[in-house]
Amino acid sequence: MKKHLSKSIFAVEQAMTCLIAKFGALKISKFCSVGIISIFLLQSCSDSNEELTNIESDEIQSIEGIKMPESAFTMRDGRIIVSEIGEFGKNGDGKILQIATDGSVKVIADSGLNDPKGILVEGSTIYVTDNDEVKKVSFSGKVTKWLGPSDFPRKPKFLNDITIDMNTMIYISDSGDIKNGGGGAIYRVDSNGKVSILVDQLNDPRILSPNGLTTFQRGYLTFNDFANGFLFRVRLRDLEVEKISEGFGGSDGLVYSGINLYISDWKNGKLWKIDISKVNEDGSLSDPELLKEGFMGIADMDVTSDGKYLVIPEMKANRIVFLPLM
Ligand SMILES: [Ca+2]
Ligand SMILES: [Ca+2]
Repeated sequence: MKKHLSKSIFAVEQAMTCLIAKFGALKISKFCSVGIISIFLLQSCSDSNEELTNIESDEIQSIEGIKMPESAFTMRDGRIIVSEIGEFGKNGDGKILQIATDGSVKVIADSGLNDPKGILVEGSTIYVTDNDEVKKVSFSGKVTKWLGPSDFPRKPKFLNDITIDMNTMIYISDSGDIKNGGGGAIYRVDSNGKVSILVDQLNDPRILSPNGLTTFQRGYLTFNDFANGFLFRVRLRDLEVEKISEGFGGSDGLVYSGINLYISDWKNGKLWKIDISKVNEDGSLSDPELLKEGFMGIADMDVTSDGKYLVIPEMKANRIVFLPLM
């Protein structure tokens, strides 16, 4: 995988004058004159002079050659854990990768994984959903089954995102019938590993194919739906479901940072932001703002530990994109 990486400095925005230093062809084409905030050196294992591919601006950098990355999870120490599906529907070729703060990429696990997707790191364990199972991966690469189909109250179809709340309850989305929409659910796993259905279409018929999950708001689980592009939240106390926004197409990634909720639309390649510090007169969320479009399979994002970048798995472009947020 590393052989695909470009030799490059992943530099940072600063004021109006900051440009990026590129070492792609062993030359500095542009440079930030003042105050580089942080530099990630993306090291190459090959002699390739392949340039980094930018979506639009020089400020956006990427790590290429990751085959169908679905999820990025940023750890407090700055490391980023990524799930690599490999060939979709092919078993045994999934991987868990780690991107270090210097931009280097390391394979943590490359066996025992099929189509790994949502990631949650708790302590020294990486939890990852993998079709109808949830696996535990150690940082030394040991992969074990945590939950299998028979641990769920009904057979899961397409396990997707995974997250945790303040009370160490773990939530897992099942997107159900990913092609036609429907049949999905969100499961809750208690501290004993017992799985129950949190919500499905019986709680609200508009819940079809839950995908991205976040527990940023205490007492609530917020989630989006891949089938209808709705954004919901469920009050954990009484499981009351409320639709809080819509229009996110085939929504996938959902991450909160600062005052913003970021939502990706996998099907239409769009990235949305909702400033949740603003509310409309009727108390509803402010309208989503389209941040960027043109992504190819924008999936389960996260924000770097310094809050400066959105880390975007661009599944169908086989890369991880770092989008500056400031
Ligand atoms: Ca695969
Ligand atoms: Ca997802």
